[in-house]
Amino acid sequence: MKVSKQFKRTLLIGLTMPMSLFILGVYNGVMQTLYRSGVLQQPATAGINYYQGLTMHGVINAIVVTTFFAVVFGHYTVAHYLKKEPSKWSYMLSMFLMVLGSTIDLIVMALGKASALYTFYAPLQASPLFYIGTALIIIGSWIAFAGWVKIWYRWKSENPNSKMPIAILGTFVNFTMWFMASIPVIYELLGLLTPWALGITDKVNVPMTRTLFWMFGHPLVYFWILPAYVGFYTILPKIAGGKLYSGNAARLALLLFLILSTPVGVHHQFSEGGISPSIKLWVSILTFAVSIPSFMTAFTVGASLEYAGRQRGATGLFQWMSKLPWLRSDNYLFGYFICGLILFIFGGLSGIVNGSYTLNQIVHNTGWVPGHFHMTVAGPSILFILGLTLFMFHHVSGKPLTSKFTVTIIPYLWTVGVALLAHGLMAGGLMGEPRRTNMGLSYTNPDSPLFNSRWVPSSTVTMIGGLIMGTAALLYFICFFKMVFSKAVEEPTITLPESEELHLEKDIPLLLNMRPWIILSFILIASTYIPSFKNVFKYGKAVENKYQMDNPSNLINNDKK
Ligand code: HAS
Ligand code: CU
Repeated sequence: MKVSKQFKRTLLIGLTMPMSLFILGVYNGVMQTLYRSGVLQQPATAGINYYQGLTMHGVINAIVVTTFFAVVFGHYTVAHYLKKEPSKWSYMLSMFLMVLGSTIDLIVMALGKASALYTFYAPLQASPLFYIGTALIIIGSWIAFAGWVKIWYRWKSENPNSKMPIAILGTFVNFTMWFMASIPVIYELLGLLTPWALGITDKVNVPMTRTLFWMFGHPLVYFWILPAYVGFYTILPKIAGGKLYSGNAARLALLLFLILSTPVGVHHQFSEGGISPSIKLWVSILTFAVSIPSFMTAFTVGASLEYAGRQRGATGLFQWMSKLPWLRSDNYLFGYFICGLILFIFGGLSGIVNGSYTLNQIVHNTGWVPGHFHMTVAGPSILFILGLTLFMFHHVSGKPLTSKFTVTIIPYLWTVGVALLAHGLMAGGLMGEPRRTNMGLSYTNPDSPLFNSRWVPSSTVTMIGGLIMGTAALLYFICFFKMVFSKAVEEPTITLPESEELHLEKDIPLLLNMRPWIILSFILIASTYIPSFKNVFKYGKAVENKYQMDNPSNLINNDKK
């Protein structure tokens, strides 16, 4: 469909701004691996301190890039399937708030006033502007969603007998979950941390802020991956040359995310003393349950790919894999999808290890955890973002995507990098290597009394992986910005490959109505969070402590002196 001038401009800003920041995000990621492996043995490089860089890496890659992308991909998908642009007020206000919020975050992080990592755990204190900037990004994304809901009701009244398309269901499930889960973090950011950082309140309840964060932080990870799931179900079967194996299975998997994503955040707090073991056991069971929609996705998408391979002439049990359109520059998007899926097999399995209350005691706060999440968020999530950013920018701007060969090999190169990086981190993690630590100052520095030679090989493999990822990213930036700075040659359009469903399935009313699922999600959230908050208030209380990253002593003592 055709795109209006204003909508086009908004989409292009929403793609270019996060990709420009992503350069800084990736740079700081590569630097992490150099510090960890002991190649760098200093607290700061080029004026950026280790934790300042780690904060930029996390905030830019995991919050800014992902949220911008989810919003732009949502705009694009909704416009494509409902054949309507969202209202101007919604997309413009949303983009304005998100750009403002990320600019504020970028400035305070660059000034070193917000080195509190993307989890902003109190009593580590950041500038109040950082909390406000992050809240603006989130609130901006809510406004985009409000615009889609409005045109959805209009579409529904014009097409009363049509089913909600799977891509729209996925987008709405994602943003409903996101909206519910981000209310606690907005309260944490604006109601607790901002007044505390401004000095209006002088105490903060640390376990409470952490519980509010993880109530958001776990659904956040599904918010990163659900756009890719939408792509796996609605785009991938088509570009692989096949059909979606089961539409009902896809709908059920998406709706299961709606009910199971938010109640399980406490699995990030298994090591926290204040929350009782019985809640943790229940959360562990629910965490295994939230793996079910991903297992279902593995089977449905796997079956769709097998069908595609057979359509391309494959016989026998496994030949379908080799018949898929690997490394084809006329079908570059396929690589971004399939590489993400392959990484996710290992990312998902390591997540199930984390979700086990007992095994978590071994891996928590070790390199294993970033090993796990680089095979999820730096796997299917980022690869989908990279692929679709090229695709959407090309169509919306009408600018040519040249360098097709490079664009095609990038996901494969990136995947080799992620595999090595994650392997190094996980192997090191199993030997006790800590996460979020400048090991070059200590454990991997032969001159330090803390030197541990066993962590040198694992952190070196991590570094090699990081350098390969950095190279793939560099090639990507060259291709993307070459397109950005070229002249438009085609009419701007919004278009997406649409997969057909293989079977004509019976409609199941429960899979066509989100309401019962929203109610069930509230019940499950209550089942884990009412007892968790009761524990937090019983065993935790607000304290006066505050720390800043550049000063290891408690600032409250300094204030009193
Ligand atoms: Fe996780 C920590 C549990 C999924 C991200 N996770 C993290 C953190 C991040 C993160 C960022 O229970 C660290 C947060 C921090 O800073 O502290 N995670 C899970 C579980 C799953 C899971 C059970 N995580 C994700 C996803 C993420 C993500 C998705 C981002 C996008 N995670 C945890 C736990 C922790 C944790 C604990 C806390 C650890 C700690 O102690 O701090 C599940 O949802 C995973 C289910 C996935 C599967 C895989 C299905 C496979 C598919 C691919 C099929 C392939 C095909 C291709 C079809 C069961 C769909 C075949 C074709 C060929 C040709 C071969
Ligand atoms: Cu989680």
